[in-house]
Amino acid sequence: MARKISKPASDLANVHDQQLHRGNGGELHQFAGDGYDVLTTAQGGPVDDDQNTLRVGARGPVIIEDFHFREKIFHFDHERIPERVVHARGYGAHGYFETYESFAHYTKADFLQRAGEKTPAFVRFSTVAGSKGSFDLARDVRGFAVKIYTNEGNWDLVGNNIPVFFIQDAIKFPDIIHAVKPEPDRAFPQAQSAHDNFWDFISLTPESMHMIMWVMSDRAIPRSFRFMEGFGVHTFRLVNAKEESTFVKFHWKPKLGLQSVVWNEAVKINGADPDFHRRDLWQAIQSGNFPEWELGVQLFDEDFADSFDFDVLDPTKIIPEETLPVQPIGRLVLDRMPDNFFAETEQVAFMTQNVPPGIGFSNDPLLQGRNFSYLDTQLKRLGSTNFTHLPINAPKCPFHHFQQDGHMAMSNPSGRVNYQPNSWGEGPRESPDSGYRHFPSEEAGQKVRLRPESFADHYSQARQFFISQTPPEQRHIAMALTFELSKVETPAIRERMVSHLLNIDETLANKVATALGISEMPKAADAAVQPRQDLEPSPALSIIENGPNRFEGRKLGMLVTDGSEAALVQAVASAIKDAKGVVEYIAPKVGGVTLSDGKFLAARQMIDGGPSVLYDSVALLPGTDFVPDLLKVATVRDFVADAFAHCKFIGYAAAARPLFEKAGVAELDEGTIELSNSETVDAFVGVLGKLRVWAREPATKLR
Ligand code: HDE
Repeated sequence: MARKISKPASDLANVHDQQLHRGNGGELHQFAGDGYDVLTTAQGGPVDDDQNTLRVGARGPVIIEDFHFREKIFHFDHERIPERVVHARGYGAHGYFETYESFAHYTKADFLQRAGEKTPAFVRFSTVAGSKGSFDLARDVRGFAVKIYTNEGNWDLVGNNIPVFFIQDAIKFPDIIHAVKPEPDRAFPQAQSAHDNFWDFISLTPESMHMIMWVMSDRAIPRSFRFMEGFGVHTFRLVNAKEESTFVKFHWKPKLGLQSVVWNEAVKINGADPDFHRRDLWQAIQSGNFPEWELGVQLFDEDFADSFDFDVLDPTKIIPEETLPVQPIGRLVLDRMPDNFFAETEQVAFMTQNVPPGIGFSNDPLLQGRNFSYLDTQLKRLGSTNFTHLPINAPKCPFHHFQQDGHMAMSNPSGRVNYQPNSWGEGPRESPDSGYRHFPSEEAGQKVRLRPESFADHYSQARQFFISQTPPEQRHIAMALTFELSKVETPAIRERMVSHLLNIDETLANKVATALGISEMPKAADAAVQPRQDLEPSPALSIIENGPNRFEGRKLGMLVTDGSEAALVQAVASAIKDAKGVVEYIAPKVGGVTLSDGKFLAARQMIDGGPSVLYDSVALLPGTDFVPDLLKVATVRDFVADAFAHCKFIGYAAAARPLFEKAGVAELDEGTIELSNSETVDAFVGVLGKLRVWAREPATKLR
């Protein structure tokens, strides 16, 4: 199927003109004879006129005989498929997984046997709660779903950017999701957890408390998909050729380090660029800066599992990296965007039960429930059991089975044999040697609906997460809880949440209670396990502790006008380029500016379209004569005020000083750096790897 032209908008008037005067030709209305493919119906019939329906006379009724019109509208009417019930908004990319060394000691998975072997992969990142058209910077968990097309079938590691989950049993999944989605009577709020239903459910579900610490932390507002970790969450199993089993937890670590935005920034980014994360991934891959993650494993045996403080089957718990180090075993590189979003990113079907020989499951009740759900949901969404025939879902290794027919069957075997055993000497046969064998773990017991007691400690790791955060991160958790609970209209729910916080950290509980104006502190929630364990902090849990220390892959927004000093503009631009960052120019007019040396500089954004929230750092380099004009503009004021309030490093030319005053920035600090020559430019770009001046933050907040 060839598709070549999309008509430039400026042609539309002429096309309209031609609709009225069809047959007169005209330069801009181009036909197949001009070198374009012939437009056809879906049946392949050539189309003569795609501008006018078939009618009785120019002003008469449209007639049903117009099969081209009917087919076109019929198809359009059916373009939408149901969005995913969770993780509806997502964005994907192709790439590959590269194995570092043979991992044969632990697994027989063939793609992990040979150093340097590359296996094709597809990844889809997502938010959980919002609809397909919601904004990217919701405060939410991010999906991190990876499909690796191994030579023994697809392996789907359907993970999140947070290593724990809200619930311990899959039977509660519909409840938590109903609670977070828009409330059913009013159909709002969209893509937010800040409402009564969510916090009502959470405050009645103590097992959620560890996850709540994570989703109220900066993890839930990542700066980019490229700068976040991924986790398989559950304990899985590896099985080697000797049928020996090792437990494993999977981690994805971004090569460019971790980074998040601040909440006030997130709110504004959602207005300025609702596609912020999509655009970021698109731009990075299209410009050849391929994002990369290492796949790490935490490996352990039954003895470790028995001696560990928590149950390794409980998906609300982590194993701290300090207790069990993460060993890298390969890397994932994303280097190609899909050709078609719908065909690939929308139709990709991830399923936790897709595992090659050598990778298996534990008895985590959440994982077991997921193994049912992911197959089931594809039928609803993709409409046919043949969703595996879609190229994005089909294995890339040879496959042979006797499943047949059904809606839209596209790969249909020929011949007589469609069953086995058969005596025709044809068709595939099972293979006891190379086929998938479920690990024969010993299982015994009564059929019961029972949560194990080993799942009962809901607060110790929640506290461990909190005390592992740096002071700014702890502040953000308190602010996030305050914000979310301030949107809860029922005071009893707010208080019930504070009663849980008291079991996590008293200072945190007090801060949130004070900020919410709760005058009488509730008593701590009843805890099933007392006392709480006093766990050591785990520095691996902090984003700031694990920041990039470099500006690579980040973006500087440079405010320029006519007359900006050319040497300075160029010095900053080349220093950022050397740091492997990107510069985007923001100017009064998107057409660009003329610098002090008379040279033209194209701009990417006009001031109203390029607020500072879109950048990791900003440089204010206006031409002196232009400053009085800039001082009049509200968005310039916001540009500077926000960059300062969001603790960004700000480089500025002397001429820009009045902009700070206008933005209400009374005192400049070590994060605002005057740029005058190459030394000051180097000093500025040299500190950008720190990303934020957190020391500034307390002064910019209500206490
Ligand atoms: Fe999912 N989840 N989930 N989930 N999940 C889906 O499958 C489900 C859970 C995750 O980009 C659905 O194809 C249940 C944990 C991601 O296409 C559905 C439970 C984790 C994606 C489903 C969970 C995830 C999904 C909806 C509780 C992290 C997006 C559409 C037992 C480890 C995949 C679909 C993509 C999607 C069910 C909990 C990650 C309904 C029942 C825990 C990344 O099958």
